[in-house]
Amino acid sequence: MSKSGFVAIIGRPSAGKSTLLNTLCKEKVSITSPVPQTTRNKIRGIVTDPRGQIVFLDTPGYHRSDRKFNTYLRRLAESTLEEADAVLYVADLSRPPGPEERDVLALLAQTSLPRICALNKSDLPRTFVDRYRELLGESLPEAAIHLVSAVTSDGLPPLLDALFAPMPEGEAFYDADYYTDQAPEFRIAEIVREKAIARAREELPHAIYVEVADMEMREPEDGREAMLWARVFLNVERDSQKGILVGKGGEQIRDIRLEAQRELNEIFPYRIHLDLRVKVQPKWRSRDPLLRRMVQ
Ligand SMILES: Nc1nc2c(ncn2[C@@H]2O[C@H](COP(=O)(O)OP(=O)(O)OP(=O)(O)O)[C@@H](O)[C@H]2O)c(=O)[nH]1
Ligand SMILES: [Mg+2]
Repeated sequence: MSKSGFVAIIGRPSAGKSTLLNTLCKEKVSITSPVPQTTRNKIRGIVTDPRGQIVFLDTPGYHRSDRKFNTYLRRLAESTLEEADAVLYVADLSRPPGPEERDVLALLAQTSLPRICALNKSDLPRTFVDRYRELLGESLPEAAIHLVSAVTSDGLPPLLDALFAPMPEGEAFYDADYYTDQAPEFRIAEIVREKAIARAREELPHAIYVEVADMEMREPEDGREAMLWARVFLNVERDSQKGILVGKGGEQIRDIRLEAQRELNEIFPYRIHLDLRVKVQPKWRSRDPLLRRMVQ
């Protein structure tokens, strides 16, 4: 009988949760960036091997703040624990533990799920391994600790062994060749957002949300391959932010489009053509109906 279960990935913003998920799945499942609070959804990434199947649930970085948007992100991370058979706690070894670690550990102390710790970014020259070992020894004494690097894959095979161990026995949830269950529309919006964040500065990454407004398969002309056309809105909060995203003579938005199309063309079995538009949506981060739809 093989194993199959769900593992929630939890940790503070920028700990490398999504990068680790991508490396474990050997595919780009979840977008990443150096800017905190990149992940805004519960994203499934699937690993299937002879032992069975683990469905990982990537979550937004766990971060205490009274801002409405952050509250939505934090609640999503918390509620993901209810769907999991085990928790993978990811910490960033390159930064000393701070109040955010204590918040995550307090959350994990409340669950009775098996907890496995990945101390990530072990490839970096300066790390705080001893500080993390001390902290975890106090707050999660029974949890297994793994030193890993999501970038070099160091330490990942034993981590995966430790994650399979507590999984229940059962049939796989997904076919073996599935690595995620995201709808094409969501993947398009996320990859456009990743490319926009990579080119944006300072506060802008947090001010962007992306929506696919319209999408259709277009008949190929003169024997060319089929094409998926999508109209995508990049929403920002202010005119000045719109100016930055569009760039001089539209150069910036054109580069975002080309980079996103290049990556999407690798993912989908048909050509992708994006029609990107930048819109101003003042104060979208305080609109409950939008946040309810967006953060899930
Ligand atoms: N050197 C090094 N950098 C890493 C490693 N893992 C992730 N990073 C970098 O850390 C940054 C944050 O990575 P993400 O995977 O987006 O982090 P996250 O925890 O998903 O962040 P949020 O979604 O914002 O909570 C990126 O610049 C990654 O390239 C690692 O093992 N080593
Ligand atoms: Mg992430």
